Amino acid sequence: PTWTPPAEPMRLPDGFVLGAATSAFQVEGSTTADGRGTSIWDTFAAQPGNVRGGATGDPAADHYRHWAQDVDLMADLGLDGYRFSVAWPRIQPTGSGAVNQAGVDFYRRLVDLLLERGIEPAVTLYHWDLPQPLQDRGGWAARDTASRFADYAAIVVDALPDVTGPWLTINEPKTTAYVGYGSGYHAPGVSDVDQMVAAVHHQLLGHGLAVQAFRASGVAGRIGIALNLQPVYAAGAGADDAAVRADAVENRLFLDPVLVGAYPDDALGDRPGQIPADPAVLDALVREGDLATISAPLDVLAIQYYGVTGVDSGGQNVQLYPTSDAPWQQVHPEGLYETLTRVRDDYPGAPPLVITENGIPDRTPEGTTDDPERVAFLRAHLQQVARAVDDGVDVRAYYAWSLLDNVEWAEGLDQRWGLVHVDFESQERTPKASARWYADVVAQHAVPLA
Ligand code: GBH
Repeated sequence: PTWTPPAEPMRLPDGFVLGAATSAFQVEGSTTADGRGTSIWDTFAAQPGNVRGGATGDPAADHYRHWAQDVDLMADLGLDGYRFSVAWPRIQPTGSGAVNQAGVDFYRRLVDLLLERGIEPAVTLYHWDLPQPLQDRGGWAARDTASRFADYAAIVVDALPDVTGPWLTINEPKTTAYVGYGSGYHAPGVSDVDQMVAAVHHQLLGHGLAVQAFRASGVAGRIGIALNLQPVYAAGAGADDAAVRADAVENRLFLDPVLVGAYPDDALGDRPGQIPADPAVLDALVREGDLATISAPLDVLAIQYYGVTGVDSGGQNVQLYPTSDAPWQQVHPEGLYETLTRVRDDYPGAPPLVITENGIPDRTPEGTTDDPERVAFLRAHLQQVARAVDDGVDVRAYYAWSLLDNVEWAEGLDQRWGLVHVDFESQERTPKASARWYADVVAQHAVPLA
C-alpha cells in the first residue's frame, strides 16, 4: 500500500537544517590555480572517452572564483546550510607533507563568509578527488592511503575549527570502490575485484583514522561518514536470497563495520547478488584493531538517497520503478522513509541522521530553469523525511543535491543536477523554479502541498 500525504503542509522541527550541497571537483574549476596539485579526476578526465563530451574539471562552475557570489545566492535563497567538500590536492598537492597555504585560505574565506551570512557550513573531507601521487602508490587499494587521509583531515580540521555543521569524512565509499575500482567507469578507472574490496576496507579505515584525528584535535564539532544507501527489492520468484545478499553489498557492507564493528558475512562469494570475490580477500586485509577504529562512535550518520534497486534470482539488477533522466536512478520516495526507519530499527546505537544528498537531473542535457519534475521529486522526498521525523526517527538535516549545475563525473556537463542553472560559458547563475520553490520550503520550514 502506498502512503498518502496529509492534506496540510508537513512541518519540519525547529532547528532542522535545510540546505544544498556541492563537491569541490564538480564546481570549483581553477584546477591548477594557487598551487593545487593534480587529482585522479584531472588525470581521468584528460583521457579521451572517459568523460562525456570531453569535459574536465575546468572551468566547471568556476566556483573557485565565484565563491562569494555563490554564498550570496545561498543567502538569497535563505538556505540554512551549505555542504561543500575540500579538495585534498589544494591542501596537500602531492597528498602528503607540506601544507599549501593558498588552498587552506580559500576554504577559510568560504567558511568565514558562510558564518557571516548565517549559513551553517558542512564539510566533506573527501569527495573523490584523490591526489594523483597517492594513486601512483596504489590509491585506496593501498593501506597507506588511509593514514595519509587522516593526516590531511587533521590539517583541515585544524584550519576550520569553527565549522558548525557536520563534518563528513568520506563521500560514498561504495561508489569509489565499485565504480572507481570495480567497473572502472569513474577515476581511477581500475577494474579489479581484489582492488575493489581493498578500496572498501581502506576507505573505511581512513574514515576511522580521520575520526580519531578529529577527536584528538579537540574541536567542538560533529563528525560522521556519508553513505549512499538504497533499499533492495526482490524482483520475481525465487529472488529473496539474492536480494538479501545484494542488500549486504549495497548497504550492510558499509553500515555494519561503521555502526557495529563487523563486516557482514554474506557480501562476498560466488552466489547470486554477491561481490564475486573470495571472503578471504577481505579477511586478509583486516588487521587487529581495524574494526574498532572503523566503528568509533560518530556524532552523525549521513545518508545519501537517490532511489531503489531490484534484483532477480540470478542477482541481476531489474528495473521496478520509473527512472529519472539518469538511467541508474529508480525513483521511489518511500524508499527514503524505509531507509531512515531501517537504520533506526536495525542499528539501535546509530547516531542522529542527516541526509546529505537527494536530487534528480534535468530532463534535457541543455538544462532548463523550468523544472517541475525536480519540484515534484523534492516535495515527495521531503514528505518522506517529515514522515520519518513524525514517526520518531532522529533526522536533523536535509541537503538537496545540488546547489549548482556542475560536472557530473563521467557524464560531464550533460547531466544537470542543480537547483540553480549555470551557463558554463558565461558562468551566469539563474535559479530554477525548483530553487524558488525550495526557498519557500526553507522559509516555512514545512513541505508545501504544491
Ligand atoms: C552522488 O552519487 C555523488 O555523491 C555526487 O557527487 C553526484 O553528483 C550525485 O550523486 C549524482 O549522481 O552509470 O551505471 O555506472 C550517487 C551514486 C553512484 C550514481 C555511481 C551513479 C554510476 C552508475 N552514484 N552511479 S553507472
